[in-house]
Amino acid sequence: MVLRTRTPTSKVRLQAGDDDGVGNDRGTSVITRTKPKTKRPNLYRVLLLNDDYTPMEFVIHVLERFFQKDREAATRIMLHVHKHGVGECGVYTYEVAETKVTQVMDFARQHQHPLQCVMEKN
Ligand code: TYC
Repeated sequence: MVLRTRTPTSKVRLQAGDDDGVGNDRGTSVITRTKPKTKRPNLYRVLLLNDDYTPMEFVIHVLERFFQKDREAATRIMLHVHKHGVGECGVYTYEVAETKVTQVMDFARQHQHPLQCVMEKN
């Protein structure tokens, strides 16, 4: 496996190779990590889009139900979308964001509202 280094998070150290049994190093070497490798996940914004038909109360309910917003935060986000055309519901890893979008779109369709929810890479 190729070990890529990106200082300062993943310094590497060379280790001596194996002995052949009569005192000769066989010339191999092993690269070992000196720091645990942690990768930050890509994050995605989940956005609501404005439309002329979805009731404000429905949008507030969506924000409470799927994005764990309290009534005040949900109302603020809904009014932001209403005024500016688009607004952020939350930031999540790919699979969580995808699930939120699907849940909102399914819920809106069930209630015959044209509400649109999308995700974008952060
Ligand atoms: N514009 C809608 C109305 O006036 C309310 C609304 C807000 C719709 C946010 C969608 O994402 C939305 N009833």
